Amino acid sequence: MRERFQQLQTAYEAAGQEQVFAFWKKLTPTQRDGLIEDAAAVDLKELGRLWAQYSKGSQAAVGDMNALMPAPFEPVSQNGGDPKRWAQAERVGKEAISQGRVACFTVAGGQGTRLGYDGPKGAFPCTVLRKKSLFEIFAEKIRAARMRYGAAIPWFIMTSRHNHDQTLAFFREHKFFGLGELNVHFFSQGLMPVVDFNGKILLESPDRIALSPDGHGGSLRAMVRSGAIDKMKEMGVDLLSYFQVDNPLIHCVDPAFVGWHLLGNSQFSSKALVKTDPLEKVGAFCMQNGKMSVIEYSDLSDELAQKRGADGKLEFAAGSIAIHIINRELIESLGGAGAQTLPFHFAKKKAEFVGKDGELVFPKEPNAVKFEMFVFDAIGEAKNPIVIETVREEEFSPIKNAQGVDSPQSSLRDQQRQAARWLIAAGCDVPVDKEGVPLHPIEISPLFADSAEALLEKKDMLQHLDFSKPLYLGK
Ligand code: UD2
Repeated sequence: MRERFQQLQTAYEAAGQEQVFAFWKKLTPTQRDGLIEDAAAVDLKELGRLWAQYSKGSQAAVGDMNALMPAPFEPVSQNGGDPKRWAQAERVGKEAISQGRVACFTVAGGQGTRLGYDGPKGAFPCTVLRKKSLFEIFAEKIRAARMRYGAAIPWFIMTSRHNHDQTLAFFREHKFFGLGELNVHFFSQGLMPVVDFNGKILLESPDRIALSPDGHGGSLRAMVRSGAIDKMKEMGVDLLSYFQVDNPLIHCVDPAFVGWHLLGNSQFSSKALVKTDPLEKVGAFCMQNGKMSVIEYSDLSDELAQKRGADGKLEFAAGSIAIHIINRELIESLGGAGAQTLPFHFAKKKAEFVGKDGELVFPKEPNAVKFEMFVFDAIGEAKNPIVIETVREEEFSPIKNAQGVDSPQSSLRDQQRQAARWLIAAGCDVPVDKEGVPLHPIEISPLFADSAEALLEKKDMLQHLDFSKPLYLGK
């Protein structure tokens, strides 16, 4: 250990980061092991490069704002899209899913600080009656798709050091929600050191470096490093259906989306919503010097976000809701050791750290810089990226904040509205309030029906339902 320590100490001194070992003399042998482990995991060269980039101006990864144009997207049929092409896409997608080419992929490594939930966000109970977790809802959707398409549809889940063990324990406790242990694959994402405004690595305790997840874009290199990508190859999977952990309305396996991706010969496809509010907190699909990109809401200038065309419509209307189809080969090329990787973004955040006296400091203002990669930056490197529109009320109602917009309450109302719409479309007389929310709670398990069409097929079973009390429709 002594030799390893000396090597690391020399490297850290050379990089101007010797403060990392400030408490070395006071540490127990076990604590020393921990610090060595953290220190060895940091790529000091990468950090030096990033710090130099940050020091030059934090917008480096965004590029020239003046060169931004709105990106084109394929509207849904009800907004002028061609119903024949949507139907064709659906046929093509169904075939690919049935052939076992599609796996699901959830990024669940975030820390979920805004929600204030103590546990992995996927374990958060999100349904009205059975209080099913987000993970359980996704699992049921995947099981429904499996039955429909007769394919295995493996599920890959990216965790991070902060929630990996808890996530695994949650799946074990719930017997993998009926998917079978061998069909759910977990891997942990990479970590980046947190630095202060002078570029110095912070300690979260005298024996541990402050490390934070490297962003959902870190999933590409984590898939390669963990061997997940090789597993996909062995299984014959070449398309990943990517979604975030926070959205219970997601269509985990969407044949039309897969079909558009294949018909467009695309390597990276995305779903968009037409923004209702110019300042809605979703990225904007843009074109920049002939390449497609997503500019995060916090990076897009207010002027561009508010800009309207002659017809009064927002110019940068297509909002990214972080739903993608990604080709395995693109991940292999961007997540490998090659020269092409995703850029890092810089975020000023509050981070607890150990002060010079060894005591923990809780800053009230941002005091640190975190480094994150964003998966949508792969769009610029992909062949033929395409964007299709989706219907907001059918596919997007994330749980992000403890209250208000994008909260458990707003999502529950949207889930309820969806259930009522589907039942009314199937001929049921569901009493609803003026916002379309049923007067008595209704929960439809994805195993009973995962779309309005699937529910319509069960029309006969719906005739004698009693909507004057809470109603659960399950398998
Ligand atoms: C994301 C998008 C935003 C919009 C919105 C839709 C970014 C930067 N912004 O905003 O444009 O599409 O979602 O809901 O993506 N995660 C990890 N590891 C990490 C960080 C995050 O796995 O290191 C996961 C996290 O668990 C979650 C997802 O990525 O599933 C989104 O993370 P977020 O909540 O930080 O993104 P948000 O809501 O600011």
